[in-house]
Amino acid sequence: MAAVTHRICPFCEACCGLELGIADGRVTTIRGYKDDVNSAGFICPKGAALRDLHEDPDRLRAPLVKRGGKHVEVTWDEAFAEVERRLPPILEKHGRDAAGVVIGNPSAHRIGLLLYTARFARSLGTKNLFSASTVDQIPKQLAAGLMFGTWLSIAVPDIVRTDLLVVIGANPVVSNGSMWTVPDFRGKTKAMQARGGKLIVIDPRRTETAELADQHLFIRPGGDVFLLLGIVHVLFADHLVRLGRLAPHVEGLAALEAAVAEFSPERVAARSGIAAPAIRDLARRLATTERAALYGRIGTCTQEYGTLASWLIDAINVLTGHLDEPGGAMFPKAAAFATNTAGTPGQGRGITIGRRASRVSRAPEIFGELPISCLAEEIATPGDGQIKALFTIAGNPVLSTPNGPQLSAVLPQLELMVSLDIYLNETTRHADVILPGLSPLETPHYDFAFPQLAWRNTARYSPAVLPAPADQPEEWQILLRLIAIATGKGAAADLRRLDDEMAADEVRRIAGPGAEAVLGMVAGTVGPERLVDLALRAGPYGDKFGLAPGGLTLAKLAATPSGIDLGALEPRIPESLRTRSGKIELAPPLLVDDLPRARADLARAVPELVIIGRRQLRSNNTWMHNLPILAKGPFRCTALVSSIDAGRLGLRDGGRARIANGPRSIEVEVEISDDMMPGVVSLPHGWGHDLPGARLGLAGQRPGANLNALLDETLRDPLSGNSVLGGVPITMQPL
Ligand SMILES: Nc1nc2c(c(=O)[nH]1)N[C@H]1C(S)=C(S)[C@@H](COP(=O)(O)OP(=O)(O)OC[C@H]3O[C@@H](n4cnc5c(=O)[nH]c(N)nc54)[C@H](O)[C@@H]3O)O[C@H]1N2
Ligand SMILES: Nc1nc2c(c(=O)[nH]1)N[C@H]1C(S)=C(S)[C@@H](COP(=O)(O)OP(=O)(O)OC[C@H]3O[C@@H](n4cnc5c(=O)[nH]c(N)nc54)[C@H](O)[C@@H]3O)O[C@H]1N2
Ligand code: SF4
Ligand SMILES: [Mo]
Repeated sequence: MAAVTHRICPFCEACCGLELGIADGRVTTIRGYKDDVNSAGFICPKGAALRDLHEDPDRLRAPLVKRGGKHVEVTWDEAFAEVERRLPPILEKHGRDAAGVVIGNPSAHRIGLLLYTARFARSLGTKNLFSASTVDQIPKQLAAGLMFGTWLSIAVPDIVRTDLLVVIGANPVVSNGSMWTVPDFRGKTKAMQARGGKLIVIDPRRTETAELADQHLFIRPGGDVFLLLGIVHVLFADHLVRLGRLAPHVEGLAALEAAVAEFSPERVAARSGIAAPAIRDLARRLATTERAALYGRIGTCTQEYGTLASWLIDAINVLTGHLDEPGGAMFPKAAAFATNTAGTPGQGRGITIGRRASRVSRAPEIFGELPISCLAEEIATPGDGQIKALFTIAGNPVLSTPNGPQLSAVLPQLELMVSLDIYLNETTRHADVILPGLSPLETPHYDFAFPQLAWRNTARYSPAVLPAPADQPEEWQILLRLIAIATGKGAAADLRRLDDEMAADEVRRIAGPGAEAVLGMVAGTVGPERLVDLALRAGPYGDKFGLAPGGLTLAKLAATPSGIDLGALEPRIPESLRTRSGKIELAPPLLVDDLPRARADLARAVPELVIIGRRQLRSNNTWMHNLPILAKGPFRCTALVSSIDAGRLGLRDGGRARIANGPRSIEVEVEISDDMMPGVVSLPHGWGHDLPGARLGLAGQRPGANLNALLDETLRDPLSGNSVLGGVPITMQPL
């Protein structure tokens, strides 16, 4: 008989609750869990691929060590011994900065990695930390941090109550939302439309989300900052600004008005690709609709003006009276780990950036990291602080970062490379040691970040669904062992004791004299679960270790597989603010001072042809092309080209073409589509599985082309260090 059990899906930010049938230790069925308080039964094709991942013969179940150029299976003790033999001498000889750490996207979806990777990085004591954040959302985090005071004070559309949702540079029908946990975006949009609400999409491609929309506007890639400046200009010029309840909490209104004075719709229209009357109309609709929200994502982040665009999106929500209002853009209140529920309500220390700079390009530090596009040069350039030992943790930067081939070429120069990864793929093929974590079905889960970004306040916990193989450690245990090695305690250290000590240190820092009593109350748990219990109990809905009886604890969550509903989003300003001023900073000097760069750019000639990226329902960044349920069907790594461009360039539907960007070029399959804005080509990222040495049987059969082999690693948003991944000029010719 099949048993029924539940797990939060670990693949994307929607964090859907899944219902799994289990028989004889195998998953027999996967469907959406209809009682789940976050997702109410929604599931996408990737969720159903959890079984394929679990059963994928290419998924590593034992550590690999490279011997004589070949990866061979070894025991866990042998693998850690290899690291212990090779890492300490490197750190001793070259200093702590000789170690580098790359943290990839799945880290955000694995509680063990989330809670222990930062501890591991601290134990190394290196400033060479890199993550996918700098090819992703860091501009949005920087803008929000400057305006609201923490790195995760992100306002999300209150979609269940809004009457107008404007989506710019995001495709949530496919991505299922990002920096916005919103399972079943389509269903929620249809419900909004049924009550008379409207969806407007602004995107260089008529996307799946645009198909659903009441209005779609093509925008020139990279033109967002100009459109948004035009909108802010109109709001001031036409006296449409209404701060409402937020008025006493806003700083910098006059500075913002002065800063946008010169950006009239007429001046910005050509550069944004949107005509002045349409810009005015958008501004007016946002200002005059009672409940409206403007939401931007990848398209607005991965460009030269990512931080400015992210800032202006939130500024528009403030100026139109929609920030922190029901039906507008609101701040979730998560049950655990949120910095905007910690400390003194309404005031804080704000955020700090640029505390140091990268060694070679002098790119400023951001959120404790350096831009991942600097990784290759930090490995290849000799001198003090050169990276000699690299740890990649659930990341595949050879495919996921611009100029990946260059990175791939310099990885062999490392004296040691260790990968925490479950595949031998394009990046980990360079590793000396690969340490594979368990399948998600074998690990418990609590989402650290996404409840802080969710459409509704909920708390959920998933225990492991299947037993782990007897000798395979969990990822937090792997990281603990690496911490023991990095701190000189040695691979043979007592991990239980190390974990106890680390937890105790942290509790003492927060709870002071009450620490021992608090630790006693969580004595039954270890590892990530102890840290989750601590965070839940100390959090805004927690039992405060007995002071608030009936409040949340891990035990309470564990007893409720559907999760606990904590209610609709509620206004949180000023309580959620953590800026130094205790106000919303509408015109942070760092951002205002960057506007001249945009002004100078108004005159720049529009390139004939540019390339942008695309996400697809049956694909997830670089690593899910090996799963049968997702890989079947038509070949998806096609370059979408408008018929106007195809005609001009002599391209044929289904034919092959060469795309070039200076010296870099790739070969692609062409798909002619009038969903594309003329002058813009769209190619998905995450492909290019034809590199030797990887063990991805299925993905290798239809490798696709690597968009990042075309992109330039030196192009960054100077404020956030985020890579420019779209709007890049290219040439294209038939083959
Ligand atoms: N051109 C272009 N490039 C982009 C983007 C784009 O839009 N355009 N998007 C960017 C964005 S938003 C992101 S987030 C990045 C993502 O890029 P990365 O951060 O590199 O993440 P993935 O490509 O998802 O690679 C995930 C890696 O984690 C491994 N993995 C999977 N599950 C586990 C696990 O449970 N444990 C461990 N230890 N490893 C695991 C996989 O085998 C793989 O090696 O790509 C970025 N790159
Ligand atoms: N199925 C699936 N889901 C995913 C992922 C996946 O790979 N597959 N990846 C996950 C990850 S890591 C992330 S970060 C999220 C991202 O979530 P989204 O941001 O929703 O992702 P995209 O689908 O890349 O949407 C970006 C949109 O921006 C448009 N665009 C490109 N350049 C510009 C521009 O200059 N201006 C404007 N206005 N638009 C532009 C593109 O055409 C595209 O439609 O998705 C997550 N969910
Ligand atoms: S939308 Fe799909 S991949 Fe994302 S959490 Fe839900 S089921 Fe998983
Ligand atoms: Mo991402």
